[in-house]
Amino acid sequence: MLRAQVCSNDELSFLMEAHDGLSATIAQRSGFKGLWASGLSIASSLGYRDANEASWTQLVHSVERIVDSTELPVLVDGDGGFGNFNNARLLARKLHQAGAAGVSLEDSCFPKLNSLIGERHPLADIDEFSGRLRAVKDAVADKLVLVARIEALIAGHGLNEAILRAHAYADAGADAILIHSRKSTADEMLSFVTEWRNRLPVVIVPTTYFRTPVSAYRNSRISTVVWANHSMRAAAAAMRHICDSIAAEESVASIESHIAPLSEIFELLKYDELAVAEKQYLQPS
Ligand code: SPV
Ligand code: MG
Repeated sequence: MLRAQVCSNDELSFLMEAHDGLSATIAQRSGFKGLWASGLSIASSLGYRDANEASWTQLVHSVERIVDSTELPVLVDGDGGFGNFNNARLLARKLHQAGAAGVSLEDSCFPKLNSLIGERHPLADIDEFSGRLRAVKDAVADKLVLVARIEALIAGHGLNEAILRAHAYADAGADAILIHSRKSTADEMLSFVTEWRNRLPVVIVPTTYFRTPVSAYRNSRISTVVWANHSMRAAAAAMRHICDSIAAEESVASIESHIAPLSEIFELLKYDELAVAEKQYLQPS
C-alpha cells in the first residue's frame, strides 16, 4: 500500500506525521492514508534533540506503537541509519519486524543534526551512502519501501550535487528519492524535480516552504508530500497554552471546554472493545 502511494507519480499522496499511538490514531481519523514516523517529532516527544540522541531501539519502540495503533502504512524516518551499512541494515530489518512499510535514509553522517537548524550538515560520501542503501536492499529486498533522502541542498551544495547523488542512489536500488530543502519557497526543490525528470518518484517535505499550494506539486508530478511535524507542534502549542492557563488560574474550570473530553480519548482508544471482550473472556467469579 505504501509502495502504491510513494512509488506512483500519477496521484499526489500525503503522509501525516505521527510520533506515538495517539497521534497516529488521530491522523487516521482525519482520513490520512499513510503515516510518516518523524525522527524530529518522536525525539521531541521523548524530550530528546533530533541529533541521534534517541537510540535506534527507541525509534523501533516508537514505531511499534505507531504501527499497532492504526492499519495505515508507516514510512519511518530512519535518519542516516544510525551508523554504517551494518547499522542501517539492522535498523531496516528491525523496522520490518515492527511492521513498518518503508524506511527513509538520509545521506548524513552520524550523529546527524535536524536539517532545519544549524549550519553544520556534513554529507556522507556518495559511495559509502550508496553502500548503506545496497545493504538495506539486500537485507529487506521489497519488504520495505526504500526512500533515499538527499541532504545536499540542506548542506548548501547546488543542484548538480543533488542530481549526482540522486542518480547514484537510484543505481543503488532506492525506490524513491526524497529531496529536502529548507528554503522558504519551493523554487530550489522544483528546480531539482525539473532536472530529475522523474527517473524515480519524488517525495518532499514542505515544512519551511509551507505557503506553496499543493497544486504546484501535482503539476510537477511529485509523488508524495510529507507533513512532517505538525501534530507534534500542535500538541506543544496546546500544552503550553493549557499549562500557562492552569498555573495562572489555579483552576481547570475555564479550560475544560477547550480540551478533548475524556469520552473522546476513551473512544479513540476503543475502550468499548475492551468492555465487549471482558464479557466474552472474563470468567464471572
Ligand atoms: C523529520 O520529520 O524528522 C524529518 C524532516 O526528518 S525534517 O525535520 O525537516 O528534517
Ligand atoms: Mg528526521
